[in-house]
Amino acid sequence: MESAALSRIGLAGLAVMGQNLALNIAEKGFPISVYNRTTSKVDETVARAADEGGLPLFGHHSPREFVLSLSRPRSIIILVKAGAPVDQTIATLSRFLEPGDAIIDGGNEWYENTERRISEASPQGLLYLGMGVSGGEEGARRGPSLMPGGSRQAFDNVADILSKVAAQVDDGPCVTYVGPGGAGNFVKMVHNGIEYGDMQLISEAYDVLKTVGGLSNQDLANIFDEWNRGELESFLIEITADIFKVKDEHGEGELVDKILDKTGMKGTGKWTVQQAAELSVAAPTIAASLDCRYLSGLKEEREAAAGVLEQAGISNEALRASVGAVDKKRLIDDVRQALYASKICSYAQGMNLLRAKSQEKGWNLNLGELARIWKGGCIIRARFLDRIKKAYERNGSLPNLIVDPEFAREMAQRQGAWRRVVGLAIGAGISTPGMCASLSYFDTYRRSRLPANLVQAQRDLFGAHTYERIDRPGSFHTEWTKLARQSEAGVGAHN
Ligand code: 2AM
Repeated sequence: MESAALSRIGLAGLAVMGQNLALNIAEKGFPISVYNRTTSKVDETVARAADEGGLPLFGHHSPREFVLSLSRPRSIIILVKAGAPVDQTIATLSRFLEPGDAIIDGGNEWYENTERRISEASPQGLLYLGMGVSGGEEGARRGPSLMPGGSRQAFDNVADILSKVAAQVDDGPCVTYVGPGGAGNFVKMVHNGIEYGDMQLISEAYDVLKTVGGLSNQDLANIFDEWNRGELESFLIEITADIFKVKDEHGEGELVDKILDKTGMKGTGKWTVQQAAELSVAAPTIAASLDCRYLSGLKEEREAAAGVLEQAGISNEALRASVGAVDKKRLIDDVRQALYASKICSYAQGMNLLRAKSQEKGWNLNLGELARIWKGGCIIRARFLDRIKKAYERNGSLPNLIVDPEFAREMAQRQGAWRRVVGLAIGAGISTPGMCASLSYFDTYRRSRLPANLVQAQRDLFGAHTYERIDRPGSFHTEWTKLARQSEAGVGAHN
């Protein structure tokens, strides 16, 4: 019997993301073979492809048949849990692979694991890509943002497929060859860190509007819908508006009010903050969003603390009352501006983290291009990413987004509103760690002189760490304590 035509690409790992990405690829006209350890998911995927009008998708229960069903050089996307499952899946498949074939890991993998696997694959002549995939289930099916890094050849082998499968925006498909090594995974990690920041900032805007402004869920839905038609237009703002509209099927009011205030996480936000610390890059907004998730997890402790501190005389009502009545319309407008300005600072941190890593690793990341591929498909997709792209196009060595002339002008226009919102929140006892972190980042970065002189003096006093001077070159050490005593004595002598 003649063998069937070979598939252009393979996909192993058929949880929801994998199924959806496979269907997306098939729908774009690329014959695809699929495989999963548990074979029922293979059959499920084949049935879905049939349901969707007979997409060119072919299921295999045996890893050997799966690999041999692919045209050479073979390209196989793996979408299984990050870590050991990826190694196990590679081991299962690579026995049947040949030199020039490529493995593409689409999971949220730690970038160093990808770099290890690149080295492990190379003696067998196998190519390797670590590809960030963002957009959730819907994105995988309709068009995700793809961040592939690793072997350039492996990318070139599937560039036509990835370009069709990715989300499409006005300036092209949301995919680019990110860079060598683990660059794709690293960029996806920072994307997720930025996503943490965005979600935190939105939750703070919600808290201020609800707690200080007294807005109802209906009001909030309307406001977020309105914001989504302006400069804040983005996936996260859009879904937030929808969330406020959903009624609770088990009781009165809206579902959002019934959700336990404890945030889950899977680790990419923590990695982002760890990397920021490793690289000595300030990422306070992203760190604040991570810290807030940790604090949210202490639900029982927080409830107990609320009781203890209420007993001690700190009351939410009194704090709220202390800021008096607010002009709702003004508050809403101020919060929108505070959110936007805070977001710029958060993205500035993420971008600078990417640049620092790029320099350390020699990845040659193109920050403008990364902003472009985030314009569609992914969770942080937003209108303003186009502005970020343009800022880096204007000046590739821009040290910080804040000092791009256009962003600088926007910050100047919004800083009044931003300071009012943060000030009001602090007065009312509403924590806004993300907005505060962004504002502090801004105020620290824009001040040419900081109180770091005093810290240097302290370090020199107790540890002889030396200091530099503003008016002459060199490194100096002073006998601070001795001189202080002498001058004390001197001061005393004049009395
Ligand atoms: P399964 O259906 O056989 O469990 C998400 O869990 C995806 O990762 C699923 O497709 C799952 O396959 C796969 N997966 C998890 N651990 C795996 C492993 N050790 N080897 C192969 N696939 C694995």
